[in-house]
Amino acid sequence: MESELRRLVVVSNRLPAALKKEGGEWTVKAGAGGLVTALAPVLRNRGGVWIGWSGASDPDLDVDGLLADFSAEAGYDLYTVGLTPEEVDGYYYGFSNEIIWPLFHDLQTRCRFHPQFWRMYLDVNFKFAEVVARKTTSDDYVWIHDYHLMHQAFFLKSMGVKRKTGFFLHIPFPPPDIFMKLPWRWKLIQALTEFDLVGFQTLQDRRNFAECLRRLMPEARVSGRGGVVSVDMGSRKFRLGAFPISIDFNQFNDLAEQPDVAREAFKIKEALRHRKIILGVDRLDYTKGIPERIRSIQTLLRRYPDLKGRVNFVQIAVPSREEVGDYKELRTEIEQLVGRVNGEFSFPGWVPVHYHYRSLPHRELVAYYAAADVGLVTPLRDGMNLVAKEYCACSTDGDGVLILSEFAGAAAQLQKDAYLVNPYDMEGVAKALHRVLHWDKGQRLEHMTRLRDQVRKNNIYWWVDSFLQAGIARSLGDFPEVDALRYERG
Ligand code: GDG
Repeated sequence: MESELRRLVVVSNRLPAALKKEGGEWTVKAGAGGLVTALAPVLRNRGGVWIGWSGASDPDLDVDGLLADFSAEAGYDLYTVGLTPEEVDGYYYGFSNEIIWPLFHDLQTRCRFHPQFWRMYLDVNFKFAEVVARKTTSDDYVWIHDYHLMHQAFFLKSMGVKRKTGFFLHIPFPPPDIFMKLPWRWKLIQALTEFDLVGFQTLQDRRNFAECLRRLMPEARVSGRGGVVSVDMGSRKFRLGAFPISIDFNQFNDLAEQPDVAREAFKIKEALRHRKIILGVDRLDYTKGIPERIRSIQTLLRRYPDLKGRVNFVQIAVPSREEVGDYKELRTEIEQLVGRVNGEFSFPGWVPVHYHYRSLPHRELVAYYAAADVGLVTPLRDGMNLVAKEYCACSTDGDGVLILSEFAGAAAQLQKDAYLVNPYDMEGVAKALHRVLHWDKGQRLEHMTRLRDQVRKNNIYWWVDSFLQAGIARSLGDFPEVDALRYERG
């Protein structure tokens, strides 16, 4: 066993704490989103380092001072990478979110392939790699996350810095006919081969990557079977694996069972007059299929008028990437659709669609999950989708139904007991809803119990362990337990 391994170092675009200006004052807020939800509990238990951008691009700001309290409370060290507004535009909004995000979600018509975005992406990746090189040692395991930072291993190596590196892609990896549209396809895939381990959400993503690799770098030889396979590049080898990300099941389950959260869930049901609750929860993003989902609700109410006055659709949409034009338009489209459906069906005492455009406090979100009769999770494409798993974890009485898009990574694990749908098929989704609303309690319990068992077993700690096992033949337990006092002392 390599006894010298010291720390787990997480590198991601955003730190788990975000700096925001409110009323002229900078404040520190815990970040939202899948990655933070997944990794925060892990580093909290084990200590370690998180490197990322703080979300602020004001050069005079004392970012480290502002983050010190957060770091002490979080139980791990935070290091920031400072970005200028131009860098944020080109690397984050441009390359990451107007090229890679739409392309990897099969939506290539939304891509803006500007060469200056690519150049800024490389510059910022170099900047990140410099911080990683400075703040880590060769005894650390450097775990890089997501599509913003695909060039980390490449730049570390070009600086002559030796690190054990793993990369995890949280979004899907597209098949060759889509990936080949990227003008910088060869350089990008080559950069990914520089990591020691490249992890994907599903076997299908891993296969897509291997297929693109074969086409672009014919010298690569992929061998092996099962979750993790080897790639021989001639001069060096690296590994590819599928590691479906998950959630801290117990944390969600236990919170949903707390009396005040259960009371909150009851209040939601009461406010909605104990009608059946269909719930959607997403960042407001065009990959999540929100307009298609609202149209499915419209189809449901048109096709099955007996449901009028008997169901409520609650959509929670968390503001996201509000500066990008596509996201602004999407918001307007959703608001118009909600208005249209409510205009068509409402009557005194009943409004079918309840739409919340804001981030709810964690406990309130859990109360909504617990209150919902149906979790309606219908992204057009999604790396995994943690909402599907969170909904199951919060259905503590087992009396809930998960309707899940076949294009969410989560479908690979949950397909046996979720009701799978094609989100583009609005009549199909309406039919699925109608069907599950008529399931008897026995059916609901049978499927939800199995879904909960699956998520309980393959939880976030299992995910971290399987990645670390593949990367460095270690499990989470091999990292030293954090000395909580060290952080209290400051
Ligand atoms: C990316 C990939 C992959 C949502 N509303 C509220 C809130 N949330 C939290 C949920 C959940 C997270 O945001 C969303 O995670 P998802 O997995 O659904 O989606 P992305 O943000 O797109 O995440 C995705 C993930 O990375 C992890 O690898 O699964 O495929 O796209 O945890 O709970 N949290 C709070 N209030 C809300 O109103 N507090």
